[in-house]
Amino acid sequence: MKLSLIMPVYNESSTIREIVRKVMAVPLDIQLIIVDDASTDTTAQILRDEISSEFPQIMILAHPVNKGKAAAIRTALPHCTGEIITIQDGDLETEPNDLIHMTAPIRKGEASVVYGSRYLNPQEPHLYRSYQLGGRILSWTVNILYGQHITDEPACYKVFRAEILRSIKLDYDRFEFCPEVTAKVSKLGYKIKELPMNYYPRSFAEGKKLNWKDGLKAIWVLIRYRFTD
Ligand SMILES: Nc1nc2c(ncn2[C@@H]2O[C@H](COP(=O)(O)OP(=O)(O)OP(=O)(O)O)[C@@H](O)[C@H]2O)c(=O)[nH]1
Ligand SMILES: [Mg+2]
Repeated sequence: MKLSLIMPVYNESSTIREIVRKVMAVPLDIQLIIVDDASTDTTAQILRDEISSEFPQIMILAHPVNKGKAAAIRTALPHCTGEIITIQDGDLETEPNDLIHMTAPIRKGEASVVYGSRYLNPQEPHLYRSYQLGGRILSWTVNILYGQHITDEPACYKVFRAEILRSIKLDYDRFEFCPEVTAKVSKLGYKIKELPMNYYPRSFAEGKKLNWKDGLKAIWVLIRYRFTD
């Protein structure tokens, strides 16, 4: 089974080369689609001048203006040809080799939606306590509102059987992707399977963009879709 990876990137010039090389070294049948969201650093240049010649098989798409992570995912979705789709951030917070075990339940037909969990990893590798608490609150909210049993709702690795992600209409443009997709797969009746993942957190100085306002918004998105379509 082919795995399509959607990589939304915004100002990731310091990490893009390394993460792309790591992804392309994963021993799976991989299609990588990178969406540059009008980066203001040299990301676009690196993609055009270096990555496209080193890896001509990678599809590189670009937004003329910044639209957000979820908008970038929507741009890439029609181009995905794999039976499995996941989102791969353009930073180095995740370990792409984790996708081998994270896609296994889908390849074996045992699950349709698999999320990574940093809490099922015994090292619990978190940088900011506030993020840890925020992640817990989001997971509880999902479990209470949607009857799931998850520990790490905002985890970066979310793996889907392709037709499920394609069947979902995504309304939001930015970091609301995670709560929106969690709400909608839950409402479709899918049980989310969680597996441990590695995590190497970066700081805001290193380019982290998600903040506490995104956490509050995520809770609102979860509540909203519980009671409306
Ligand atoms: N396309 C697009 N991607 C973005 C934007 N902002 C951030 N990203 C990308 O989204 C990914 C996650 O951003 P981070 O700042 O690392 O956020 P995080 O705290 O790791 O949060 P998640 O990984 O989303 O749980 C990275 O690949 C970013 O480059 C944006 O405005 N547009
Ligand atoms: Mg990240």
